[in-house]
Amino acid sequence: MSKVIKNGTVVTADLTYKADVKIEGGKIVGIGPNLSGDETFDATGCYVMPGGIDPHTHLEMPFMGTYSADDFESGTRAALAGGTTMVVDFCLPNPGQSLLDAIKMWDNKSVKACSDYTFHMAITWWSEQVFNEMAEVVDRGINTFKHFMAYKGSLMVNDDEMFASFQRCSALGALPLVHAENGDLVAAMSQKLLAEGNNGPEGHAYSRPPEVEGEATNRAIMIADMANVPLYVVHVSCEQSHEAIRRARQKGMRVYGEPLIQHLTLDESEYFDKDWDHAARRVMSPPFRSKQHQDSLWAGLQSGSLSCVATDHCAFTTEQKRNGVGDFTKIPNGTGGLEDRLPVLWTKGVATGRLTMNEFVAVTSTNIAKILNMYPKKGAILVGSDADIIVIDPKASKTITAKKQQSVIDYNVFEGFEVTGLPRFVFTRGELAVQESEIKAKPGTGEFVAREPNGAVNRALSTWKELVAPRKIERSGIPASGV
Ligand code: DUC
Ligand code: ZN
Ligand code: ZN
Ligand code: ZN
Repeated sequence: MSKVIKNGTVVTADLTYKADVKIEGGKIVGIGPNLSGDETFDATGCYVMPGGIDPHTHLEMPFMGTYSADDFESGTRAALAGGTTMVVDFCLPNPGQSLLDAIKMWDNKSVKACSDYTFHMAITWWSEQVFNEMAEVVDRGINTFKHFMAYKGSLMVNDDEMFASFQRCSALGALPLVHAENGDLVAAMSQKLLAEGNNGPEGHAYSRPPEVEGEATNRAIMIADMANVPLYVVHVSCEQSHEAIRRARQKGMRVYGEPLIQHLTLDESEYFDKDWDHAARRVMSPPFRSKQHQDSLWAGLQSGSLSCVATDHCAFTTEQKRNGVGDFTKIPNGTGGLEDRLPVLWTKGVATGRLTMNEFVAVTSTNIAKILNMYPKKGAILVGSDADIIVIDPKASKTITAKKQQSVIDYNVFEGFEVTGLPRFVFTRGELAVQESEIKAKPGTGEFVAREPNGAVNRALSTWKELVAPRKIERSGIPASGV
């Protein structure tokens, strides 16, 4: 059975042109004028684009004494409803747990996925066992390793551990990721705020100013340089962190920055002069920032110094958030966004003229597929690519409301946003997953996407050549010690 998407305008990361797109056996088999097939889907007035890829989600993740509320079923349903046809979730071993056991846990959780998915592996502790298992993780098709520089006392890794892991990544052709916040400073600031009686959700924002993020981003970049490995910085929320990335890229380093749709469109006023629940629902790390930081992130997407837009979807119910009444450090960190990332970015980016449609495709799909080494299977409208395709109607509109969302939580941080550019059709590997707002995808149809190591992008960034092969200096006349 073949399908043809007819009369639309194909929009990729580099081209915009009129063409029909033919799908068969889960793949794109033809692109051109006047194609025919067994089933036809009308894309008149619409844009035909690669499905969104969210490079950063936390589905059913054990975290801060609870589990994130959306699992692989509700999470991928939400993704598809908003035009995201693939998610990249973090496999998170407990400190001390085998990485391979953690993969088993994530394999079990993900059997009910409605869309394709892949994993990053988090390095939450360090040992010879972890060093050895990293090779097996890469053999399992996971070539990205995440490091938490914050969450002191639980997930945080120290600089020596991070350096060792980055070097291992370099040897394996893997890409390290960092959550860049200085965990020691965050812990110290949190204790001070609590001691002064500042225990409300706004304390969360005060405890993690842009400086802690800028410091950690700079540090991670320098450590990656010493380890001869590229670096991916997740949830870049501020100018200090963006500036470090810009500077590194200007020097020729492969450093990728990922802002979130939340940081691009919501600001720190959400924490102040609002009721406790409103503020706590928006507690995430890093916190929302001021408008100047938002402008910096938009500029980064425009100029290419920031590479992609994610959600860090890590949703908690109001009840879960209330665990932190009286102590903001106990509010589970995280917000949702899987269903909203594309429409909100379209509305605030493309419809305002800040981003071109091609840039939109690049930062929501193609750049991510390239950086994570799954292009052109994913992230492309090319013959032979997976038929993960969205047909976006620029005239369709809605008001975002929790009442109609797929996520299981009881609120939405974008509540009341008027958005345009909604999917008319969403296809995952050629199957119709969404038609208008009706979701047809079934749990269990999503597949794991294995990713190869990528030696080519992991070489020779560093000027610290002698660190890799130190020169031994032969000297005569060495003075006797202690004389
Ligand atoms: N930040 C969050 O807000 N939630 C999950 C993990 C993270 O780093
Ligand atoms: Zn993080
Ligand atoms: Zn409110
Ligand atoms: Zn995250």
